[in-house]
Amino acid sequence: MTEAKPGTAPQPIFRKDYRRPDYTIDRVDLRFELGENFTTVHASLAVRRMHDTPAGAPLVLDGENLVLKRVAIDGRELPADHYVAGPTSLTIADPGAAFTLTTVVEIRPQDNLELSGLYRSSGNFCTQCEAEGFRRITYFLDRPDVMARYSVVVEADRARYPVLLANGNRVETGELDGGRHFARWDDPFPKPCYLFALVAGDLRCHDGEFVTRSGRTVRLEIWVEPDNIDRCAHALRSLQAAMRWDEDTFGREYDLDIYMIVAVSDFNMGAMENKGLNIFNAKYVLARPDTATDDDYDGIESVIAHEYFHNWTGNRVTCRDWFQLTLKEGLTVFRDRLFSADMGSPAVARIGDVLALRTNQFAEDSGPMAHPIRPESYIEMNNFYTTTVYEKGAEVIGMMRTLLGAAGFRRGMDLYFERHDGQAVTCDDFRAALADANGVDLEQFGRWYSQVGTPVVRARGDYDAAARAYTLTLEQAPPRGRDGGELLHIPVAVGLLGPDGPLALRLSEETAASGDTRVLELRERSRSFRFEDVPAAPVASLLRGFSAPVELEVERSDADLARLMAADPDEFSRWDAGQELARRVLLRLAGDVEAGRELALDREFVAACARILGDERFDGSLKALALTLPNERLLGQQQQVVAVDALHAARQFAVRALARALREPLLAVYKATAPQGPYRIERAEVDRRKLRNLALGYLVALGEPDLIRLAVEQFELSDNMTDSEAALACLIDHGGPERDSALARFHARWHKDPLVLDKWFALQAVSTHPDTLDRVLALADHPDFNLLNPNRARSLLGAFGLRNQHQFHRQDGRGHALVADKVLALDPHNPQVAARLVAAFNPWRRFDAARQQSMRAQLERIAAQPGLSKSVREIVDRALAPA
Ligand code: B3K
Ligand code: ZN
Repeated sequence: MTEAKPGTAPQPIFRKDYRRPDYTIDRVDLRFELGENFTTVHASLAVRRMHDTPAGAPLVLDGENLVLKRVAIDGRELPADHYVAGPTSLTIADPGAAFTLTTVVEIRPQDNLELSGLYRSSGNFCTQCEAEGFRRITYFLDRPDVMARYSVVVEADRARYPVLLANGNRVETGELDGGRHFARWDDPFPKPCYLFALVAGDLRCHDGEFVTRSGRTVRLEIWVEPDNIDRCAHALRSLQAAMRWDEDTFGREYDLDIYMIVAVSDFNMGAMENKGLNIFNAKYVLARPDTATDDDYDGIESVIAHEYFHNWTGNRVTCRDWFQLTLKEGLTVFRDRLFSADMGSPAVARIGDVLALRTNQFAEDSGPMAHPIRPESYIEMNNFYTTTVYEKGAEVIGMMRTLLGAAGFRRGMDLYFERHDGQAVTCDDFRAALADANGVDLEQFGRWYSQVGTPVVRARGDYDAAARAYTLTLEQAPPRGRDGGELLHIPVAVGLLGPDGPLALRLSEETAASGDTRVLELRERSRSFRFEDVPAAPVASLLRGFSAPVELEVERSDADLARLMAADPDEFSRWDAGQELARRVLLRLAGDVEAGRELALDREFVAACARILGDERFDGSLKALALTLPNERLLGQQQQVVAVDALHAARQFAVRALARALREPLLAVYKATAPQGPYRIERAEVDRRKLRNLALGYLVALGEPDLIRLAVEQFELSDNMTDSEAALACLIDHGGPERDSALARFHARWHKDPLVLDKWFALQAVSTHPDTLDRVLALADHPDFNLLNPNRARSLLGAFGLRNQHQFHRQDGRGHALVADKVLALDPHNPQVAARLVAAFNPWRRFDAARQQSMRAQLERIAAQPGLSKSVREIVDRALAPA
């Protein structure tokens, strides 16, 4: 591994080193003179020395890529020997106890390809400050525990930038000389600087309103580029639904008179919750039936809600330091999940979340980037906006709600807001509020915040026929490959199935119960629970609703799983049992592939799938989820060494064998679910489309001309993107002339529409077709490919490197080389996105020697790159560090 030169290696920051700041800032007055070549930022900061800071302590402000033009204290220019302006800071010796610091800096938003700080997208100005982008705008104490009131003046050319926005309320507008104009915005709520936002551009507004439960009318504005004005209705409806839901569910009312959302085309992540002025990746705002899929509609609803919910969990109560990120993110993901479950089907929502958790978070937690939901150290904070902090963080909140019950959780949330409104606090403060409001002890539970890896829960059941008693023994063990660790407090939701269905549960002790589910609390290494009055040997339904983010180890026969699949009243558990069965079947097939044995699909499994297809209790979405075989990445996690080619061959075989066995029922389903009218985004219709497209996928896999025709027709005739995209995906996997002509038509129709064109790239990148790598290579040189646009880079390279296990990990190493080349090309411009992409190499130790060698060589090549960003450096150094 290449070592960075001593002294130049970026240093980690540790949670244990947290110190409150020496100074704080109470008021901020900013004036932006936006220009074509550069922008001038005037800042006046009301600074105050903290009472226990020794007099004479220097004031050290953060600043990056700023050209300092002026610095003054209380209106007097500061002599040059009173301050030092370095590459990342401005240090002022002995500034006094309370004063106004004025700085003037020049910045160059037009050259800002990192998309952090103030930058340009489609000719407009916008900002992204979380985590540490504000320091790229002006000198500041860029840390979340410094909360100030802001007043912001934005000045720009009126013709080019008719719309000028910032946080809070617009209090003044006016004309200036030379065709320029200005707007002044005041935000009455103190906020950390990461929530600052500014937008200037030629935008159109789709507006609406919301009347709060206390009767205030809030103006809602969705700002988009002029061409997109007909794609905002769903975003507005989602916002209104989220506002109502947060009042009804958590008693949280919106606080300003205006709430704005701006959609931009160049954005590093999904969206940003800036106070009163959210800035969004256009992908999570814009939707029209012919351009957005059902999943896009869902994504928009949940991201709009997520950012809105941050107004209370994140903005009104924020994080003391960045180690506490899950305080706002885990909690807000949890809130947006509750919301999505309430808006649609709870089981479908839960299955989607658990699938993503197991595929992505479990993998992260067993690789070189494993970290607790509250990390102990980081080099680049932006690398820690992870699935662990977000999704596992949400699971941890969910477990507390399971333990406290919905009402107890609400009491805890109320106390949290009552205690901490307007403060920057820690994860421990949150847990204390939940514990205190309910008079319970969550000390042991707190270990979830420092524990790394996915814990294992082993279960064993013993039935005593004479005593009619069933004893369930639960045991916790450290994550695979890690030893030691402290005992966790784990809620395990269980039910028992008797021969005639679910059993009423009689436990020898009291536990939280809902219906036929009991929540067992495991705090010990091992504990037994005795169920009385059990008439016959039951099958245990364990971890219902995935009550804890653990790996469950339990001996169950295929027949037990089939019984759970058929009879468990919990929809999630029915799905989960089916996935477990499918996983076994596929892993056995992969073994057969490797051993060169003839392949045959398990008959019982086929029968179970046939039953699901005809099961009236399952809606179309649940059927589609239940009949989708586990993906290759998930299967690989179950193997000692990921058998890339064998897994792929096994899964491809199983898809075709299942399609052959169920050809007639699938065809019948496909015909019976034909659309009866124009596209409607409503639940029954979404279910219908999900099932129909699932059937289409299996049918096309058979490769029969008549069945391919179905996809071609659907592609040509559909009035909506859900059905066209699904048909196109089938045709791409199939290959041949149908693929080429469909791709050409799709491109001709949509090449001017960036979000739709992203789909065109992504579908080709995730294809199972054997020529995928060559096509991805060619697409990387396509005139429409743009590495610098994050959505486009993700649609081709992210999709390929992070989702297409079989093609990315080709034996010949060309997939690895392609992604490494692009990481190196992107890193000098946008290190944040490059760091996401290089994470594709993280699991390298899980593969065979040849593939390990290939990935390691690419990682070393990247590590050796002079001037590598600290974002990418942190990821590759961790990947290469001894395991
Ligand atoms: N808080 C932002 C994420 C910021 C990422 C900074 N690299 C969006 C969200 O989670 O709501
Ligand atoms: Zn968030």
